[in-house]
Amino acid sequence: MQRDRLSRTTMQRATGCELPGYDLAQATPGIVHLGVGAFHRAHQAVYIDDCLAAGETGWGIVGASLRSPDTRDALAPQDGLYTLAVQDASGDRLRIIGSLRELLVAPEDPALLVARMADPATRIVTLTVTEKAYLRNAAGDLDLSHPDVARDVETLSSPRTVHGFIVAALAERRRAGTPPFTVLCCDNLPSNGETVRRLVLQFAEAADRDLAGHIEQEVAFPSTMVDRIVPATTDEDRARISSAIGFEDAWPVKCEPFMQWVVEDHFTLGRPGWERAGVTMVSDVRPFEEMKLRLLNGAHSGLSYLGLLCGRESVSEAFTDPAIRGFVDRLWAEAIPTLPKGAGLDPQAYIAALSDRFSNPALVHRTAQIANDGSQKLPQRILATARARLSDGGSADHLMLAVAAWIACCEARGKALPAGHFTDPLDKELEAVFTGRPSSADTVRQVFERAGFDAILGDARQKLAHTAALHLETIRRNGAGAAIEAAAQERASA
Ligand code: CS2
Repeated sequence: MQRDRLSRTTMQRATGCELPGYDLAQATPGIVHLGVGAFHRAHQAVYIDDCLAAGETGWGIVGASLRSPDTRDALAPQDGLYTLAVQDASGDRLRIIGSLRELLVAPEDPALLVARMADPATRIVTLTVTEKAYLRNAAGDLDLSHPDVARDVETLSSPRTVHGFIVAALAERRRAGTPPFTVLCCDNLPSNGETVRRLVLQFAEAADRDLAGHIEQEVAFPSTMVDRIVPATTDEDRARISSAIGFEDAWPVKCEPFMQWVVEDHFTLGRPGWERAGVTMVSDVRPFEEMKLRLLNGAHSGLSYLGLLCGRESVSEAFTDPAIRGFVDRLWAEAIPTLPKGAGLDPQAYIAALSDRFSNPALVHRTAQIANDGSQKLPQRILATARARLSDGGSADHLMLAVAAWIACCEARGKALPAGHFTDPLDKELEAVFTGRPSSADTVRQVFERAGFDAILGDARQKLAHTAALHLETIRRNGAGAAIEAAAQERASA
């Protein structure tokens, strides 16, 4: 059925949904966001929408994509408006979000994005560009040999990398006498503000030393913990949601009811009154972030790789499989003792809530989606936990089973799993390892080396690689179910 497009003019006639509780004209831009994907649109853009509805002004978002024009192509004809579908067992709760006021595509006009970031109205630059866009090398430093980094370091006139854009815009502000914006990284990285600060400084050191000194002195990079489960939108979602609101929405987003944002309160040019929208402002985000990365994201990755090997397509399907559920419980039991003590965390309440979130039957979150980019995710979700666990004298058997399952899934693509079922920046190198058909021990050794895992595992490297190799061997010979079972028995007899 041909419907009119959702837009500023049609919105008032939309049905079955909540409309922005403010005049869009009051949402003049104050934030530039890099990486305007589904997660941003279901998380930060919603908090800002709530702030605008509570009467704040001047905090609209300019959203930029660093690669593809798809989001802009879908949302620009809709005046930046889109539907948020909050899903639980009772169905979809629909709401039109209005906080995204302009959409840019960086490669089409890098200078325009730099100009928006350099505009005095821009007070915060936020990022969700995914782990791999930070272009870190095995030691966790900026990969200065990456062609895009090398090019941006050489000339900042039309950047390609996230570091290039930030540094080019900060340079422009400095030239113009505009104080720097605050950089707020919202990716799932450990100490994300501190990490991005280090990478940006390494970039600036290489590009312009004097500027590096300015950034070091003047620019704030608070850390944050962001949380909301946001599965990729499907064509079925587009059709169902468009039909419900009575207008064509080319790219709605869907998510779970739960949302959380913990932010370190250090903003040099002010910030929205986020507390009004339920954001927790703190002085140190680390305890929250470690709990989330290790318990939520660690379990997500583990259950996704084992789920894929056991033919489970979604998180809820995998999580309600008793064998996989048992695995997740035991993984949590390994991870919880590694969390910071005395920080007021309540890991038991946290995993109880996670169990409900992972079982949400209405939310189809594909295990293949979470499987993407494992080489970038496992270090902070699993490996850091395993290392900490070992240094406390505990066992990291289930944590390393998650790593073995990742390797087995990568190896299974084009065989038991469809080719290209998920992707990883390390794919070429992984492929080179697998074609030699090495033993399990050799496979783990080579993969760890190429993925830079050895540096993260430090002196626990040999022991943990050995554990992963035993699991990989069981998966190869007898399947993932047998490996889960063997790890469970090992735990029972310990
Ligand atoms: C997931 C996360 O795709 C993934 O790797 O683990 O995106 C997860 O859904 C979010 O971090 C939840 O906040």
